Amino acid sequence: MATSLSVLKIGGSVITNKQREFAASRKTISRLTKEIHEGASGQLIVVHGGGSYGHHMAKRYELSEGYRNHSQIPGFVRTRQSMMELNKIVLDSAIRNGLPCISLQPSSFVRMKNGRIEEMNLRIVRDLLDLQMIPLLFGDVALDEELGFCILSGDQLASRLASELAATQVILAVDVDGVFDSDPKLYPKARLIGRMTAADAKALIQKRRQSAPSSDVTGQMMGKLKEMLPAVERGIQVIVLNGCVPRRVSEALKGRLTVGTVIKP
Ligand code: IP8
Repeated sequence: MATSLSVLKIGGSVITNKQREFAASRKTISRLTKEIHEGASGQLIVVHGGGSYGHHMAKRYELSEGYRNHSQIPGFVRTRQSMMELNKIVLDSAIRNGLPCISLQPSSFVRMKNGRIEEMNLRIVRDLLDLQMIPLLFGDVALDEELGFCILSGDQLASRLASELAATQVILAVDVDGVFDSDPKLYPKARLIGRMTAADAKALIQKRRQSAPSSDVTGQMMGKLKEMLPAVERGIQVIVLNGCVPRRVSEALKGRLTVGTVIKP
């Protein structure tokens, strides 16, 4: 019987304080790596976002616009460096807590075109999974055939990996309880949506197209939903849950979602 594959994307807003640059939430990272150790069965890929290690600098140097002039290069170099720093913090915690994680720098095996993944060489990821190791990836700055360079978000990466490797589920650990009918950070009466279909997700994205501007270079919840749609349409279950609340990730990995949103085709 084939082993089921889960892709867990941990949001940068869960593992860093986005208000301050380079502020890793080490206690949360440690709790989450313990939860993964406790909850994971089958094959697993972990992807983490940039939070205050990626988005501040990427925004300052306007990296998401692509290459415009040489003054952006220090920003490209330092964003990569700081993402690798955050990744090292996550990796150290994962290994300390018993996870057989191997860190892979996404842009070394992904080719981008106009901000989208054009091609991925997944051989090494597959081989690591076959050896029951956990590939640990992260949102990255990457070279782009058209733009020179671009931001490769952890969400795009998680969704494509799930689709290409025929995962059973993607778990998105974010800093709110799941998908709401309006932005819960702006509207306290926003209602959590427990279950939704791909069609519901599309309708919600449409409705909230004009939502508040984001400080995040790769978008907020609607951006995440949009990235996840191709995976959902391939029959992959997507769960959105609050990674800041203890036990939500471990329970979801065990197949016991308590609070969150399940998206199915
Ligand atoms: O936080 C973006 O990844 P994300 C990574 O998953 C950078 O959107 C470098 C800003």
